[in-house]
Amino acid sequence: MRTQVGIVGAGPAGLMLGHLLHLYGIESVVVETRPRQYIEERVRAGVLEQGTVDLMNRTGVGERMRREGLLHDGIDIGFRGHRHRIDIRELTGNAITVYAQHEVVKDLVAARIAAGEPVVFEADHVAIADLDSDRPVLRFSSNGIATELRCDFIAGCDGFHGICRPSMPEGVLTAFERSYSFGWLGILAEAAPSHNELVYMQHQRGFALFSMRSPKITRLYLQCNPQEDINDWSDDRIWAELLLRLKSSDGWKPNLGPILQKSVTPMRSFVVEPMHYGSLFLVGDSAHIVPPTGAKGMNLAISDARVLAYGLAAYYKGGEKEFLARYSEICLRRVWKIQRFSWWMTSVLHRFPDANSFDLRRQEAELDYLTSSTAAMKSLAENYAGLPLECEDEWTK
Ligand code: RFL
Ligand code: PHB
Repeated sequence: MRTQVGIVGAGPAGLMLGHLLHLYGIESVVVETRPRQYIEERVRAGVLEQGTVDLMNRTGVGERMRREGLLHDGIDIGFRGHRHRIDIRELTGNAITVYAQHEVVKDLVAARIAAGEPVVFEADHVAIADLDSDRPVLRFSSNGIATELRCDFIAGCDGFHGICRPSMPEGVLTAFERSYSFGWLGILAEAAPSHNELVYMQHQRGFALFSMRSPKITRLYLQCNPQEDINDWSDDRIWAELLLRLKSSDGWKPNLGPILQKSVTPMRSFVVEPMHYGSLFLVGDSAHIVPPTGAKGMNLAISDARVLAYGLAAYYKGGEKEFLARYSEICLRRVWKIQRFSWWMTSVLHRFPDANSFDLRRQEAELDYLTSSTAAMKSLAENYAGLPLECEDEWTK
């Protein structure tokens, strides 16, 4: 079997890449280890940058998002028990949309299937080879039948734990990493959101975040130990801690309700350079991870996919390989700016176990500055709503 682009992984990166390639008239096959239902229900990110929203709308996959997504013009940053609003729309002209990652995934899978483009779920024994040639191969089994797919290019969209990054020869990649001494305990609760925007709250006991998924579902997070056993957290204990940390001087608090799902996520910042070797391109979490505080991971995965699709289109249209050769350099400029922002949001809002009294005062001064200086608020707002893409394609305004 043959295709132009073999795509490993059906997360936001792989599915958006496949979608854009289809619009450019380029063939691809998406190969995913998990069942369709699993990827369409996996609870993850929730905040879409303006650029991601515009891309979905302009490429014909935004219909349900326009109906069901929640448009937010600002966010609250809280500390010492007071909330301060940052008006993202006023400061940047842009807004954000709260629409769950698995809904984006559902919309992209539906578009792919409607277009008759191949996607293989529940693939086994996925492997890639011949990356230093111009006929790399993607091998997998499906329903017990082994397939060897010859490709022009392979896109490694298989996330942090995938096989593509480790398939690069030793010595090609340099990894840059920072781990954090905390994680996030996240819950989904059947409770109407008690506020119409997100609340990021710094607290002596640790960070807490109020978010949402729909007019009936609240999403909440608590800073916790990364090795925390979720079984040690009864629903009562979770609510007590959330109420303590989110307590606001104006009396605001989240609505309580049955907890539908709870889990602990560790946090890390991670980048590999380069994101390209031979015929293999790494896209999204397979090349980089950000801590979730800036709500950037899915957006960054989608912007990598967009850059790669643009480069592949230039190649198939006129044989131009120059843009593809610069894929890694172009993506990494944005990746590092987003790493900086995500690290900064994380360090400003979390309680670091080794912080001394100087660090705590400095952190409060930083939050005081952030919520009182228009220049500081504008910097946060432009990063939060999304920095401009490093290349202009047909879907840029
Ligand atoms: P994914 O989504 O991990 O998709 C990779 C896919 O590859 C499959 N796979 C394989 N397929 C074939 N062969 C193999 N050998 C394979 N190995 C793996 C996997 O099953 C999977 O389907 O990576 P992608 O596409 O790069 O997308 C990245 C995003 O998922 C991630 O960055 C975000 O979820 C991060 N994130 C957030 N991002 C945002 O933009 N906004 C947010 O508000 C936000 N909040 C979050 C987050 C991530 C979180 N967790 C759970 C890590 C909140 C949390 C709690
Ligand atoms: C979420 O709703 O899951 C969410 C929102 C904001 C973040 C991270 C996650 O920074």
